[in-house]
Amino acid sequence: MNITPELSETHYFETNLPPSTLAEHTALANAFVKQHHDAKRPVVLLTSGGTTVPLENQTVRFIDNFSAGTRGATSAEYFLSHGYAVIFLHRQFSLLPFSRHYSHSTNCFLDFLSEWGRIGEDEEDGGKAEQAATPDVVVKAKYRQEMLSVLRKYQEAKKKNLLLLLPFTTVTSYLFTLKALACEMQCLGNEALFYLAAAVSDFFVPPSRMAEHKIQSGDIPSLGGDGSGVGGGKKLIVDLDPVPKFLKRLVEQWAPQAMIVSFKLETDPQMLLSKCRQSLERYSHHLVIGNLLSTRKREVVFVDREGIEWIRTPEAGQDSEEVEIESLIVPAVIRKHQEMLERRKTGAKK
Ligand code: 9Z3
Repeated sequence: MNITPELSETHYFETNLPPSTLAEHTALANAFVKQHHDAKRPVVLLTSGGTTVPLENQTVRFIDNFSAGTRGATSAEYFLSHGYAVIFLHRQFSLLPFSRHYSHSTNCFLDFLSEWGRIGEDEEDGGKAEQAATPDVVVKAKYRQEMLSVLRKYQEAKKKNLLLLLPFTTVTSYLFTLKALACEMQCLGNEALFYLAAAVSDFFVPPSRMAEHKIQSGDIPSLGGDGSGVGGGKKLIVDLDPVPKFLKRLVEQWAPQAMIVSFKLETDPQMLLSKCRQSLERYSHHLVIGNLLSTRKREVVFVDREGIEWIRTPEAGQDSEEVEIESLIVPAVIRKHQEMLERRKTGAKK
């Protein structure tokens, strides 16, 4: 069958199975959106982490996209601090807002704790040894202030139900969920913001070519000639199809009124700007934020119809704290979202 780009998205959703969690996640999003719509609070759908491409239905092997989820988890905290409610569509087990400060770090979370009354590791607690009637555990003094501040923000978000955590693993489950959530968010109109920081695979194995069970090296057909690899065994050649250009559908059909911000990840500095401009032209959405793998924590470039703007963190001095680049990115995105809302209200074009 010859599939045109227009048909390819429809074909993708017809031939791939939705994730088993879809109905549950859609219902959670529906209630969340309703609550914040009633409260007239803007809602951001923030995607984070890498998508997997399974090679087998009963998956043992998969291809992954690079992303720890730092951009997404950190940005979520800044959106919350600016009054947005956040739907956090994230790769399962990637970094989460708030807990990111203590998980996946070089420290084991137990390194943040000490035994109440133990002398040596944490002198300040050691001095209170006599007061502890029963063995107990406390946060080490040097971490306490920061942890208290993170804890308060986390509890506030929880109390007001401002953060909805929805996990995905595969690129297919990501796309099905993104589509369903976008449709749930349509009632928000311009108040909805999409901030697409997840690293989404451009390629996948279609169901028609997917092995059911773990691929056995003995079952790989011999290619003849150069069919064996360096190690002497047979080569596994993976044949991937392009993932349909979902951004086009998102902009035109799933979320036509929302503000849509996508990220572009490149490794070659020469290509970054042209790729960002190409994406903006191709999908006609609002903003592309470009970043290079090697410098993504220090600089990004905003590309929109008004031009380009680099955002960089200040050089961290000896005594100064390192600035998280998301603390600069998120307010700049919010400014653009608020300007868009203003323009729509006054009926101005641009
Ligand atoms: C990004 O560029 C993100 O900023 C990073 C964040 C993945 C670099 P970390 O999680 O890294 O902080 O370690 N995301 C890439 C988004 C992407 O894949 N975009 C696709 C595209 O440009 C689809 S919108 O084609």
